[in-house]
Amino acid sequence: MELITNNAAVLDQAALNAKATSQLSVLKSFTLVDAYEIQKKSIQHRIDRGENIIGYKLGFTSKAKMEQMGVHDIIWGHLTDQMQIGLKGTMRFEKFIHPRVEPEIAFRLKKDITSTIQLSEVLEYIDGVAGALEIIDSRYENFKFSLEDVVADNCSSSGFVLGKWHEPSTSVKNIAIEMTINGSPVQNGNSDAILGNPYESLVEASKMMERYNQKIEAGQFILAGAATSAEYLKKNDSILASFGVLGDVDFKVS
Ligand code: OOG
Ligand code: MG
Repeated sequence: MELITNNAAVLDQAALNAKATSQLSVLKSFTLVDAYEIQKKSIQHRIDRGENIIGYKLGFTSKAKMEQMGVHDIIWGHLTDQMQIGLKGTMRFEKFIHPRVEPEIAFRLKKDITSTIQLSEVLEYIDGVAGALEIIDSRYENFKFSLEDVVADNCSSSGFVLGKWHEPSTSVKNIAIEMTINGSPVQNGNSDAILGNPYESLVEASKMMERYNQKIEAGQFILAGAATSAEYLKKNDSILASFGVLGDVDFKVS
């Protein structure tokens, strides 16, 4: 379908050239199913350039995020190896449009997730937990979008930093999270802001995989969605988030 191919190319080019585009659904409306097809096609452009899918992300799993962006449905997107910024690494501001950062919890899988799992089963599926930071960079002007637009745009995902992996027995419930930029606190929250219990994000991810006929494979990871609102980044910023028992996650912008 032409709308899917064209919109996927527009979003891929916007990301590649770090140049915002107008909201696509305003030009011609499309359904949520179309939006996931657009996302898939735009990710295929990345795969064709040699990138590899190494994880998935959920979005809008906390009230803070739903309210900040005005979208209230859980969404999911793809994460590639090229999006990763090493722990204590540096991201180049020029490669982004209007990047923001937000604190997340990551789960690494030891077993494929292909269909719905129950909350009581999640520990059977993970072999690591970590604190993480996601860099979101909507390809739309003014960081404004509808549900369909943001899904088509791979849920704004453009980068991530993973903290050190911890044993899966390390509880990620009720972890106080503080994010600082250049030493000043900018966001405070708690991991339980994610769906009331961050482990629920694996249940939600599993439902999405079943619905969209996808799978998250052993060795890949899931970002559970931000626990707090996101903060804009500037050149030369130093970002540090502390995640209690999960330790710190930090990186710089140049
Ligand atoms: C969309 C992505 C939402 C989260 O963690 O809730 C998200 C956005 O805010 O631009 O990544
Ligand atoms: Mg996020």
